[in-house]
Amino acid sequence: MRNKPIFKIVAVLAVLLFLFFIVFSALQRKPNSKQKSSNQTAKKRIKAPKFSSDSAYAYIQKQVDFGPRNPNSASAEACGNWLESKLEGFGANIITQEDNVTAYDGTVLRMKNIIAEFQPEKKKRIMLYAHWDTRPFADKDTVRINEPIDGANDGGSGVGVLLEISRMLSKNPTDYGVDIILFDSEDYGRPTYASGSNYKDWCLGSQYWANKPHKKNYNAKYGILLDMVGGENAAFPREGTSLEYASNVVDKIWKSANSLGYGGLFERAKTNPTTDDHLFVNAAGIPSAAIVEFHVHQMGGYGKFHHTHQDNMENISKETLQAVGDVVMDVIYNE
Ligand code: AHN
Ligand code: ZN
Repeated sequence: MRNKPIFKIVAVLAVLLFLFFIVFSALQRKPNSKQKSSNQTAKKRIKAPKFSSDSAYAYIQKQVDFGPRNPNSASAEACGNWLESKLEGFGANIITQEDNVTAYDGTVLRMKNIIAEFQPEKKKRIMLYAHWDTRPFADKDTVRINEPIDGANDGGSGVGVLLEISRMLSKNPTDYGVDIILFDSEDYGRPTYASGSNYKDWCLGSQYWANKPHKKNYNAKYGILLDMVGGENAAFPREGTSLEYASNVVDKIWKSANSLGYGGLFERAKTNPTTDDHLFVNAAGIPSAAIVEFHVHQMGGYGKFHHTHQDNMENISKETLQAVGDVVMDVIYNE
């Protein structure tokens, strides 16, 4: 009987001690988990390997030295073979799609899409693409309008940047597998002076790929199109088709550009939706954003060089190439 109150006190103390222990350990855990989650939100971005604009420039020069790469030309065939062997030399697995496609005017074009897979064993993938063909005429020029253009920027620049990225991928693996796709026959669209233009006149190589990807059930988390990414005094506003299909991809790229100090070049302004290879890749289900030179306050929008003979090496800027290269590298190495 006299032991009972003491027993009660001991029991209460034991319960209190137990509760105190639980609260104490919970308090101890809390700061830890808080620390972890704040680390996750402010995850430190890794520094991508150094992109060389000198190297990208040399790859553009090399393409231009073949001569205009308009479909069915001997220089296109030679350049296509060089691109293939170059990418193979970087250790990529190469797949080509070669077929005939018919242009707006009935011309049959011998088309070759070149696909370079880096780390093909990885399931999670990113797709980077550009067109490698050049326009068969200079319909926006005042002279030699029926002659093919150099296409240093329109054709050469996207490929030049992607070759330099490929050189980096050969030495520094990314977490995601990367597919570099060089589309053919993008730029055989109806001349501006002719009537009856149709968006399907353009991008014959990417339309072919969209109907028949290089692999069954191919998928990628997202894609980035590089078109006219080497011009002097370029501007890269947020492109309308990209915003329609893949605003999160646009955000990712433009955020990276801002943090790298390229917010002046990668403008916040928006363009109307435009037709380019990414339209067909988006329609095929891979959310894609285009980095493409466009001047929102200029007639026509594309640079003054566009589809003229001024689209030559003189208009190529290493500064622009460096900015685009740095941004795309930052994006893919942080995925
Ligand atoms: C149109 O002119 C409709 N699309 C242009 C896409 C393009 C041509 N990109 C490079 N060259
Ligand atoms: Zn073009």
